[in-house]
Amino acid sequence: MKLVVVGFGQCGGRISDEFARLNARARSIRGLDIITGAYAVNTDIADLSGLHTIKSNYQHRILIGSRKTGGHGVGKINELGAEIAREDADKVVETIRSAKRFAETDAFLMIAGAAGGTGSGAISVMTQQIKERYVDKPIYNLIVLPFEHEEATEDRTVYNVATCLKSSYLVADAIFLVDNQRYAMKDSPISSNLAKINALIVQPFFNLLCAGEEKKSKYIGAKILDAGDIIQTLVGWTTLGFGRSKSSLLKSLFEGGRDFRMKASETQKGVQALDEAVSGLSIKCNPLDSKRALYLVSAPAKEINVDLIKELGTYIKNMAPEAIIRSGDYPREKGAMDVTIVLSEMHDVEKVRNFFTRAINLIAELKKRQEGLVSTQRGIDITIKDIPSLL
Ligand SMILES: Nc1nc2c(ncn2[C@@H]2O[C@H](COP(=O)(O)OP(=O)(O)OP(=O)(O)O)[C@@H](O)[C@H]2O)c(=O)[nH]1
Ligand SMILES: [Mg+2]
Repeated sequence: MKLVVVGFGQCGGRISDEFARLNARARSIRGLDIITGAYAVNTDIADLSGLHTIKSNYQHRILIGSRKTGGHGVGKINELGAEIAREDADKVVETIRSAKRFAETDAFLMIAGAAGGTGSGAISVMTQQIKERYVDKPIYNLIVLPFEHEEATEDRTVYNVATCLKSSYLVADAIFLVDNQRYAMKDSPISSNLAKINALIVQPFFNLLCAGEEKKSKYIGAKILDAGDIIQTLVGWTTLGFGRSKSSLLKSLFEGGRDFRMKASETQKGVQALDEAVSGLSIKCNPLDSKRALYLVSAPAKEINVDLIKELGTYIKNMAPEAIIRSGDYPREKGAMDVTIVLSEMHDVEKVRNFFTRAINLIAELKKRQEGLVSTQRGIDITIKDIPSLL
């Protein structure tokens, strides 16, 4: 599957940059292309300059709203981010369309941090604009939720997240939810290292996108997972995860023979990788709430067997009994067994619901405060008329 990836704001731009690196990796180690174009769109010149892999010309690092912001961002005001995106939408759409390999694209992936201003405001507006022009290509959003400490210090954070999520949900075909806090907890030394978090966010996409693009017959699985399967799986609120177990251990244990113990051990490794993928999903959720799921096993060809695929299928069926499950195998990896999992069409995600509830309370609170302000103003206005003026 081939994507056009567009990142908005600092967070979106950096993750888009990570996708550009992912494509470079797919090219160099597999001879495949999985990204037909990687772009960063921002109101902030400095953020655009800080990227590494996205081409540094103005057709790939797109500055918007410079008249309004002077190239310095929108300072967390996501309404302003949305307004600027509406005004400069044509510039972005035209730039993407004129890309050389645009015609090969299967879908769009738009990325932003929900708590900021530029990305949070622009992502839904741009999704809507692109959707109107390309009715036949799905448009996905990948939205990054803030660390807990960001929610505690700023009311604006909750408001931005809620408005961004709602607006994206109205227009995107599916939304990958990525909770920064989950990555901070996964491995504490990386908690402050956004670059490492970004690499982890993008990791599950590698095999997922490569599997259907594979051209060499020895790397084509018994059951190919292609763009069609992925598109059929992605609807509404979505999460994804990746797990790996090293298989070098297997080889050394059973050197020379492929006896029954090795086969059992392969199944066990697969389950272990799937366990890791599920516990590391990009947002905390209840798999029971998902209506669609997908898993992909990637390992050396001789380690993929029918029992393994069946065992993993049963595991996911028990976990998400209401889901339509799609699957595939990809005989590519060396020395490892990888499992990628996607859960989609989730009808409830606690964290998202909480953001909506808190934003509603916050708006009510602000309204009260404003009314209070209005009535005191009225109060002064009433008494002021009795004071003599010097003018
Ligand atoms: N995972 C990840 N999160 C990031 C990154 N950069 C920023 N964030 C998160 O994104 C949110 C802030 O959004 P930004 O992208 O910085 O804001 P922006 O869209 O540039 O908007 P303005 O700066 O207000 O114009 C916060 O919740 C950050 O924790 C990043 O590189 N990776
Ligand atoms: Mg910024």
